[in-house]
Parts: sequence; structure tokens; C-alpha cells
Amino acid sequence: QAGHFSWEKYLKETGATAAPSSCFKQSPTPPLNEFKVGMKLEAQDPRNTTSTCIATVVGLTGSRLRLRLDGSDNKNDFWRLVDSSEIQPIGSCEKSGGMLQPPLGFRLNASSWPMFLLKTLNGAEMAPSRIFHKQEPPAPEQNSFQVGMKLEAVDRKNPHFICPATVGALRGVEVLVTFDGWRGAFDYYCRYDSRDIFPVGWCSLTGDNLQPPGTKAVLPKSLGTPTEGSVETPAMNPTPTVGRPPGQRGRKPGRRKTKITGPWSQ
Ligand code: MLY
Repeated sequence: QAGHFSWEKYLKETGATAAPSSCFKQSPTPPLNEFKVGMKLEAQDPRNTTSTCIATVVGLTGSRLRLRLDGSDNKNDFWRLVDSSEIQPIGSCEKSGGMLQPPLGFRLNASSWPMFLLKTLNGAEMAPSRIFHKQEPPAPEQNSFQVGMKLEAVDRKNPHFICPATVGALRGVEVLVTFDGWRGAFDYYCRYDSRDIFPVGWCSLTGDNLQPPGTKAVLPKSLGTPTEGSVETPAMNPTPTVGRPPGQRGRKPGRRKTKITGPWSQ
């Protein structure tokens, strides 16, 4: 392994600036995570957001919980900040006059839901209300990001990953999140007050795991060819990729694979 990623070196090397924490809808001091694996709570079903379901904490990562809906499979885990408004103590739904719902893709017959609910809650360890956070932090009044600013962002295709990213564009209340060292495939637009973006240093404060940047050098759009939008450059410090498995040897025409060993890794 190349060693641990250092924002300080990376910002120096890239001459970039970190988006100020005032740009984000995140608590200036990350929320304390007092949850334990196995605890149950209520969560909105991410695939059916009008449903409130029972979820189990199956993992802890920094200020986030890895959640799995009871009655669902293990292929649809999702991650929530402990101060997310999408999680609440068991009993909250009923208190507000609602009914707990089976998750989308409930693995049993719908008619067995009431009994399943009874059994899944029987003897369960319920996350105590005191470890929930009263409310989400307030959203900044406006989108104050600027193109080129660095941040940490959830890779929505691999949501367990938080990665170094750059604001690629602005579109009203939205920001384009681009992942450093990766081609466009993981980019996404989100609102400036998304809970999936964090100031530089967030992971090191929370103890979450920040991925190092990818190894693909990407030129800014303005310097690319008109047809490709963004284009690879030979890296500043190129080391050829070696030992790719058979079947992945060679290169696609017009696509050079170049691995950068970043001077930002210490
Ligand atoms: N196995 C995946 C992981 C990609 C992660 C990209 N993120 C970090 C922006 C792949 O190599 O495609």
C-alpha cells in the first residue's frame, strides 16, 4: 500500500482549496456515534421513502451507521449519519399515528408481516432514544460552493466509500461532485445541502475511512478534445500499471492506462 492519504500534502500539490465548512449541511463537530452493532431502530425505506421500517445496525463507520431493513436481504444495506432525520427510535412511528411497513422486497408473503414484526422486535436490543440526535444541522442559506473546491463525498455507487472530490460545476442549488482520480462514471449532482458531502477533514474527525484518490489523471473539460469532454493525461509521475489479469491486458484504443503514485501519499 502507498500509505495513508494526506489532505495537507494533496492540497499543496494540487494548489486547490477546501470548501469552507460553512458551505455544508453538516455539524461543525461531527455527531457522536453511540450506536452498537445489533441495535434496532426505525428507518425510512430508501427504496420506498414513504415507508417507515425496522432496521438493524449491521456496522458502524465514523458518524455513520450501516443499516439493513428487517425482512430484507443483505444486498441492500444503506448508510445513514447518526444525526439523519431518516432514523428514529422504535415506537416513534406508532406515536405519530403511523404503521410500520415491510421493506420493499420483503422476503416473506405480505400476510406474514404482522407476525414477522412481532418476532423481529421480541427480545431485540432497541437503540435508546438518548443516542439519537434531536435534529439535523441547519442548511446553509444558499449554495456557496465554487467550482474547483475540494471536499469529501459519498460515492453513491459504492456508498460505503467516502472519497476526495472536487466541485466540477454549479447548477442553481446543485453541485456537481467529481471524484479525484476517477473518470466521470461516479460523478453526480446533488443539492448543496446534501448529507452526502462533507468538508475536508471530516473522515479524520469521525474516524470514518477516507479512500485515497483514484489513479486516473483527468484534464479539465476545457482542455479536452471536443468529442471526449475529458481526456487522460500522462501523469506527473507515471508508473505503468503492471500485472493486470489475463483478459484485461492491452488497452482500448485511445485510452491509455497510467497509474499515478501520488506525491500526496506519505
Ligand atoms: N470496484 C469499483 C470501485 C470504484 C470506486 C470508485 N470510487 C472510489 C469513486 C471499480 O473499480 O469500479
